[in-house]
Amino acid sequence: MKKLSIVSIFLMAVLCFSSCGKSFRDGAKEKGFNSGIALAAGSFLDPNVAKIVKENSYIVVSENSMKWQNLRPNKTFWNWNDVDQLIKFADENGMIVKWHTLFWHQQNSNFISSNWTREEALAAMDEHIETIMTRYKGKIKEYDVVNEMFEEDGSFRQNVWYKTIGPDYIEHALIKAREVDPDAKLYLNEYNNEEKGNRKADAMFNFVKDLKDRGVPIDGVGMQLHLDTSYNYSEEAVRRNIQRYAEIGIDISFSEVDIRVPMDSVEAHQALQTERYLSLYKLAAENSNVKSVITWGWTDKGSWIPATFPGKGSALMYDAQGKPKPVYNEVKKFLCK
Ligand code: 9MR
Repeated sequence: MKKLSIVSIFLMAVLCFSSCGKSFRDGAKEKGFNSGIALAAGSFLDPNVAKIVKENSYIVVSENSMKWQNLRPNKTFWNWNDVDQLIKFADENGMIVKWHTLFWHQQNSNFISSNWTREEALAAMDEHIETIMTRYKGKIKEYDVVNEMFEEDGSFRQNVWYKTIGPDYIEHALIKAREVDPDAKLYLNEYNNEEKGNRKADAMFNFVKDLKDRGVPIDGVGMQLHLDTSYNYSEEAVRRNIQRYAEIGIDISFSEVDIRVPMDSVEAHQALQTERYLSLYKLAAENSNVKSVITWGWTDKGSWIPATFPGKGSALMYDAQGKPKPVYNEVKKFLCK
């Protein structure tokens, strides 16, 4: 009997220390932001995945189903099914849905043409915005209106919209989006734009400030944060960037977080990876204009990293078997405090 009670006290102590009685997503919510996950089409129909998503997310986004190539393989066929299912799943589980993305230079449909006149391209933009945002008015709460519009040197990326319309394609899209769904939060999303002092980050800030000054509707900036432990990271530079956006009334989403490590030395990079994950969740907790932290996937199994960065991986907080890694527990411990 005595032995049993010692064992049960020990077990209770372990449970108390390993779990604070709150879910990851509730811990984040109490710290003032939504945590979330980007999901592959239909992945949440698997009950094991659904359980993990419910534990971790108050915001979800589709990894690929909202992009032209998948949504609109030709001009007249719209493949709404994946998005509708995601919205249904989110509604049933108290999550909001973010749209990624209305305009981008990748994963476009074949019928988009660099030979369009400015008027033709503007009409195509308007049709895309009107069709999607009318259908999902009140259902999709946030949009990445344009994704990855800058080059590393801070110049505009010469994507098809830039080439056919000119640099004002971005404000045209923002104005149209606000007109169609005035309640949706409108974001511009980028990578390598998180540190103040970086050329792309500074160009983006100046651009967004100019939009605000001229009254162009914009609510937020997405910082993708696909980090790599082999590169420098300055928490202070990220903090200063977030704060300058707060000063001009712009929200921030950490929109596609993952932190890759070299696969031949995963253990050696674990402490640094944990430190950086913690840094991001702490920055989100500290700064009230950071509204969400979304990881780009949830397990290492589905991650885009190994195919794009050979030799790199282990970038997410769940392993390839769908088990939380020590880094997950560290972040959860922080969110539980
Ligand atoms: O994770 C996405 C991957 O499955 C696609 O093949 C890829 C196509 O380029 O897009 C990936 O998602 C990207 C996101 O839409 C924008 N930021 C970078 C992401 C990783 O490439």
